[in-house]
Amino acid sequence: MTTKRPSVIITRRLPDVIETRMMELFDCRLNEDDTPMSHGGLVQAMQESEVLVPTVTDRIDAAALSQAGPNLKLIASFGTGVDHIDLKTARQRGITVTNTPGVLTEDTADMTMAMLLALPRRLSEGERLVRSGNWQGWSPTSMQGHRIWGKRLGIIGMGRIGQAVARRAKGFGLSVHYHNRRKVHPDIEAELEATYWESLDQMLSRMDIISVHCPHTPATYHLLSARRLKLLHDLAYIVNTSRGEVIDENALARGLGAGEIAGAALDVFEHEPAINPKLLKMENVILLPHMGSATIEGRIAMGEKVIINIKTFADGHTPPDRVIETMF
Ligand code: 8YV
Repeated sequence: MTTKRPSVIITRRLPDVIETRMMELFDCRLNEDDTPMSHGGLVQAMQESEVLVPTVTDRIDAAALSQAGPNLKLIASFGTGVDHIDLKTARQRGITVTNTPGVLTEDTADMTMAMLLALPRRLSEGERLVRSGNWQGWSPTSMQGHRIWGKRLGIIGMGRIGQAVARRAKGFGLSVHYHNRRKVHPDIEAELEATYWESLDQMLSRMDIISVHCPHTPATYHLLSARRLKLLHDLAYIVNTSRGEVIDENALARGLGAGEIAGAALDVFEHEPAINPKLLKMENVILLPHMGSATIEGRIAMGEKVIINIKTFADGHTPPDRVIETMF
């Protein structure tokens, strides 16, 4: 980049303080009405900027990248997941990619725990009942859920967020199990009293609650496939705050409908913002609008990271949150 005040296009509205600071530092174009950009709009933005600041709602695929202008040198994504960006093509075109890891770990873990508690205890159902006006008052047998204390939690993906969930889960009396590409450091395993399962299949068949925390990559697409979902016992629950694509959503809906899975709490979906219509009708399913990291503090911290990444890059240094394909 030739200039220390690079031209930056931000695809969505960001917190006010972040946009204000970015306007001070960079030659910025904002998206006042916050409408997600079309593919064509994205391509145009990539032709007219040196830095693009996209979010998870922007599909930066090979087709878009191949039409990027010669000045586009940095994609400073607002978010941790980078499955919306074709990293290989970006590298081939000499475009650096950064993300915002770390600052949304605790918020996402809190949301995961909230969902993990709400699902077996039927919180959403209870709330719907009260609001419907049909609640007839307390009864010994109504709204019975399942106890959380003493159950087995199987975490898929023991990175930052998986570990933060494990830390919380311990306090709720859950025993922690995990499947990961590799075992975590023995000190962390000891702290979390976590049991490692090299075989995901073996872990699945023995857990009461499964929580998904791995990124979406070609290797994790439909990791919870129809075959694997069948390994769960019929009192097992699934929580997903990672990416919808990790679960075969159709197979999940089928399993839930057939009573082969007790329930699911989903904050992410395979075809966001579209939701599988079968899931919409189910009582034993909690559906949230991808809000796992949505705190004011978290969003500002993400924006700060984006600013630091752009500033460092514009100053001629490697940005702290540079993403490379081999990380995934
Ligand atoms: C973000 C997320 O809010 O960071 C991620 O990977 O899934 C979300 O929590 C979103 O990606 C912002 O672009």
